[in-house]
Order: sequence, then structure tokens, then C-alpha cells
Amino acid sequence: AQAQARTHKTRGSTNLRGNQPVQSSRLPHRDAPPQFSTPLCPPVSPPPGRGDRRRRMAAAGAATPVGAAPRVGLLYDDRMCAHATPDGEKHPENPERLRAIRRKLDAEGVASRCVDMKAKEAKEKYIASVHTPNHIKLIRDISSKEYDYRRNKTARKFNSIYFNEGSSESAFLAAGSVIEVAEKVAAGELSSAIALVRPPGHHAEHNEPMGFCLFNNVAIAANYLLNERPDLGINKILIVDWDVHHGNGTQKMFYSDPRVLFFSVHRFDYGSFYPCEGDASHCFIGEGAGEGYNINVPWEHGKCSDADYVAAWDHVLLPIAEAFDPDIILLSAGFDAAMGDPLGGCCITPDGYALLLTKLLGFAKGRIVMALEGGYNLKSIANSLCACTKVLLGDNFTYNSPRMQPFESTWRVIQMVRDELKAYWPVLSSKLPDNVPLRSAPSYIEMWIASFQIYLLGNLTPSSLTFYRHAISIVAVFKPHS
Ligand code: Q9C
Ligand code: ZN
Repeated sequence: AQAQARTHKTRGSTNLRGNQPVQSSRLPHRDAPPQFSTPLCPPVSPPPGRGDRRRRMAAAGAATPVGAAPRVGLLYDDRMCAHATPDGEKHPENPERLRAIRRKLDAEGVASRCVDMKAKEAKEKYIASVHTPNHIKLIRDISSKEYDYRRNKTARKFNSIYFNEGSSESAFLAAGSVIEVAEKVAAGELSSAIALVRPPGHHAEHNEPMGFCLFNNVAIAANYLLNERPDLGINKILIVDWDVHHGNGTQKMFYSDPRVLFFSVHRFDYGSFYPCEGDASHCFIGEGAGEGYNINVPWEHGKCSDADYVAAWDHVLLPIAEAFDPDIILLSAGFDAAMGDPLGGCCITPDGYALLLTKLLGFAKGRIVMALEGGYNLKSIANSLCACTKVLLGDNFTYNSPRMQPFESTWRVIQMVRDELKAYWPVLSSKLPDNVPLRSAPSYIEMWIASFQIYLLGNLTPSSLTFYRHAISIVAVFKPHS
């Protein structure tokens, strides 16, 4: 135990920069004009000015010189639309998702301002850093002719998985795409990048596909940078997972690895939200050398808005990111916490996503790789990704969405997370402001309406069932006996 305590001390002095709160004026969350701080009340004037950021980045030796337009990689490849349900059954994770995003980026004239990139299949040896030989073989063979008659049967063995004759190629392309853009950003050839990939990745486990995910694209790319490319000088990676679901696969892969700081903010609903595992709770902070390097912010219910996410950014993620000082950020960018999403039941606006992304640009010299994960409302994901692309391109943006207050539960969750992690990140020891205006949790009836929407859209989840049951008992109270 003493030896362990010593290890922590050592790591503390290298990564945590001592016990003093770091004073820095280059970060939006500290010493920033009041309009940038939580409680959100989101900023109304342009958040950290693009000019400022460029100057900061240039001062820090960033690839983008002062005044030059950022080079933003945009990877889109039609071949990743081949993965689809075998008989054309309706499914939220469908090829139209990529096409809708692409159409929007074209229509807004932002795609043409990006550096066009094409997908490459990942080499098996890179995938093998994350998945077992059996898993790789399964995904490789699933599209073969010989598999035709047992493909559906195999898919049913897994949790929320379908396969067709295009699945193998799409899966290898998705993993290869994130490797490809991550390498270019790490090498400084691109300032940042967006990989529009599917199937998504963050639920995929060591030895099984899960939750619409076949290979864990982001985890594979992180391992590629750390293990295969020492020449690129990437020693510390921050993975931010803002998909509405917990990134269970990614969490497991780096659970004892202090080189990768994994941060996931997700609906938890006391364990009833997909993937319905206890390890999405804030108590799971990593183990061994990776203790303190796994951070979960588990929401207690749906309806979370920009305000809740900005609060998690300002009071958990950004202070830790500042202390960790990553060399690159990989963003597991699901957009199923977006307003209007049929599975998520949250309501982040496109401006909200733009603001969250802007706040991340203050780290790692702005080196950010966005990899698409979930997100099932075509309009919401197209608008949100468009707003994010503009942020990466350096466009000025003004937060125009209606202002909201964070939930009381959000404040409680954030306090729990800070308490759990303050031994590892002393900057979290400070007291949270106590004069923050908060709103109370949505009523059961509101939540029921939200979950019933999910039910109507054909995506019955365990959590919607839970609320459905609550609702039945509540309705029973009001309903006159007949
Ligand atoms: N009764 C991603 O967003 N829901 N995956 C299944 C089962 C699965 C979501 C409900 C949701 C998976 C990448
Ligand atoms: Zn998701």
C-alpha cells in the first residue's frame, strides 16, 4: 500500500503540477470573463476569440501559424454506408446518417473548406492492440458468402448488433479512418479532423461487438499513436466521450493505462440506461497505474441540456485536462445527446456542441480528432456536426440557444465526481460556487412523455420501460375507476 502511495505521489508531481491550482489565462474556464463561467447562462459574446486561440496555439508551437486558416481534415467515404440491416429493416444506426451529415456540410459550404480525406482499411495488427484474434476473425469473415446463412444467427448472440454483407468492409474502414486522421493531426499535417465513420465503436469490447459497434475505432487509433508511432511524440491522450451512452469498451481498454485519460459523460439513470452496467458510475476511476485516469459523469435522468454539459466541462473535464496536459484529444463524438434524438432523451443544441468543442480547443494545441459514434436524428446530427466543423474551421460563433439552468442533480453528480477524484486531481478540491441557480429534476410525467416518444419510435430501451412502469402507476392514480 505504501509503495502504491509513493507511485501516486510520483505521478502527482509529473502530471498534476503540484497541489496549487494552476493559474492560467489561456484557458476559457479560468480567469475568463464571467459570461464564460458556469452556471451556464452560456456566453453571449464570442467565446475565446479565434484570434486569441491562434495566438495561444502559435505561442505553444502549434502547427497552424498565426493568421493561417486551420487545416481541418474531413473524412467521408460512401463505402461505410454498406453496413446496413440485412433485409432493410428500419434501424436507427443506418447509412442515411452519414449521407445526411455530408449533404448538410456540402449545402453549408463547409465541406469544401476542409481537407478531403478517404478511408483506408485498418491493418489487422493495429486492430489486434484492442481486440482478440477471434473477434477480428469474426468481423473479417462475417460478410463472406459462406457466412450468408448464419449471419443473423450470429448477430443474435450479441447485444444490439446486426450484420450484412457490407459489415466487414465498413468496420475495417471505420477503424482505419480514425487511425488515418489521427496520424495526420498528430503529425501536424492537419490542425484537427473529423472522421465520419460507421459502424460506431465505443461499445465494442475486447472480444465482442456490442451496441451497434463492431470495432472500437477510437481505442484502436489511440493505441496506434501510443504504440506504433513513437516518432509522433504522442505520450498522453485525452479521450472525451460525449455520446449519450457510456463508452464501456473504451473505458475497459485503458482502465489501467495512465497514458490515456478517459472521460465519459452519459445518461446513467441509476444503472437503467443502456448499456445498463454499474461500471458507468462515477466510482469507476481506473485501477493500478491508471487509477484516477478514468472519469465518468453519470446523469441521473434525461432532459440534460447545454447548461448541464457546460457545468461538467467547467467543473470536471477542463480543470483535469489542464492538469493532464494531453498531446492530442480524441473525441468519441456521438450526437445522441442532441435535442430531438430518439434514443438519448437529452437536448444539447448545435450551439451547445460548438461551445463544448470550443472549450476543448484550448488544450493539446487544438489537436482534436472527432470520430462519429451514435446520433440518430438525421437533422440533429447534421446540424450539430455542421456547427462543430465551423468551430474547427475557426469561424466566429455566438451562443444563441435559449439559456437554461443546470439541474440540481447535475450539481450533485458533479460534486460526487469531484470528491471521488480530488485525491488524484487536487484542482478539484476547491469548493463549488453555491449561489448557482438550479432547476429541479423533470417530473415523472415529463420523463414518461420523453420515454414514450422513444417507445413510439420503436426503440424500446430498458430505461424507457422503467419510466413506462412509473407512468402506469402514476396514471393509475389519476384515472377514475371504471
Ligand atoms: N433493448 C450507440 O449510440 N439500445 N449505441 C438497445 C436494447 C442500444 C447505442 C436497447 C443502443 C446502442 C453507438
Ligand atoms: Zn450512443
